[in-house]
Amino acid sequence: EMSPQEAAFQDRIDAGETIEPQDWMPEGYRKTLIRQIGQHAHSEIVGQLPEGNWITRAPTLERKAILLAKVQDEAGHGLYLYCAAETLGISRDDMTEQLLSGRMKYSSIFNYPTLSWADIGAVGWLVDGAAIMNQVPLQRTSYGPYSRAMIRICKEESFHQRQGFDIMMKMAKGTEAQRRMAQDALDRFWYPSLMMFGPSDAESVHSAQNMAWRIKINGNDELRQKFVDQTVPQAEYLGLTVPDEKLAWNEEKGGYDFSEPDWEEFFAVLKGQGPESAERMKARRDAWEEGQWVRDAMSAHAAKKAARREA
Ligand code: FAQ
Repeated sequence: EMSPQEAAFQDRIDAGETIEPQDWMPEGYRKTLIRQIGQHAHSEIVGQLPEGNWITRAPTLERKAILLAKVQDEAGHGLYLYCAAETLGISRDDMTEQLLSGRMKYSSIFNYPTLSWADIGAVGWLVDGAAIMNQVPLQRTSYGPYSRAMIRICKEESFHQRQGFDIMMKMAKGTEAQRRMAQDALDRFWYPSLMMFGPSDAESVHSAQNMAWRIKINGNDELRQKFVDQTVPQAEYLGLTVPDEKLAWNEEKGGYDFSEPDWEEFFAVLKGQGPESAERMKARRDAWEEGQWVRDAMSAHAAKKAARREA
């Protein structure tokens, strides 16, 4: 049963209104937004690591400058998103502590390694491609600070996706060795990219309530299907093969039939058993611990300034 206050809130959502930080909201709405925005923020920050791995080895100065800009953009996305989550009454320190203690997650995709330069192409093309597919609808999400952050983030993600596809074109149309690297990158990133949309709708515990609250606009399977339909012709254009023998155009549904990713692998990755999970968490923990003196110094400085102002 909804209380009158909850019913009034739902009416605002149904009327397409935006909820702002000072507005009343159900505790469940606040909690799930903190979870989703916080996890999204952590993903942007952890997501710098697989690509950061290749900044020093980019093949040309131009590619290096582009990659550097992209990775910096991801840091910026993390910061807007932490700020958006903070408007819900949680601090960035708390979110970080929760990430480090395993109570908060980040996207499964960033638990996979980037083994060659072609992987940087595949990450931009497929991972940013999947991110955009999920985030364009989130520009219309019901929580104002999140939806506004998404508008800027989506503009930057489009550039990221283009740069990834550009790397793939160069590799796929390059020497035979380069073409093989591009195919290998697609082979390894295809199913992990499909996992980014979350479990099937039947397994998705949050979808129904989140869609009622317009925190989420589309179901996981719907976006996964759209991603496959968009990406397969791009793979064909590149002359690469999607690693799925069951992939076939289905005229009746107007989309591709395709194989599901290995969901056991997905849930293992979520439990921290991905190939790079330990490495990623170690990088975050080291950064947090090594930055402690900076946070201490800034707090001490702020306290000193406040005391001087009072005197
Ligand atoms: N990874 O009930 P649902 C980027 C969890 S893009 C890890 O369906 P929901 C850009 C889920 O949290 C990546 N966990 O959940 C970039 C829940 O667990 P919980 C970030 C996942 O929330 C590119 C459980 O499974 N984008 O960073 C995943 O309704 C390149 C049950 O799932 C976003 O976060 C997963 N893939 O739907 C950066 C977008 N999928 O919390 C650098 C915003 C599900 O109960 C380089 N988020 N889980 O313990 C969303 O749209 C949603 O949260 C979904 C999941 C669609 C991810």
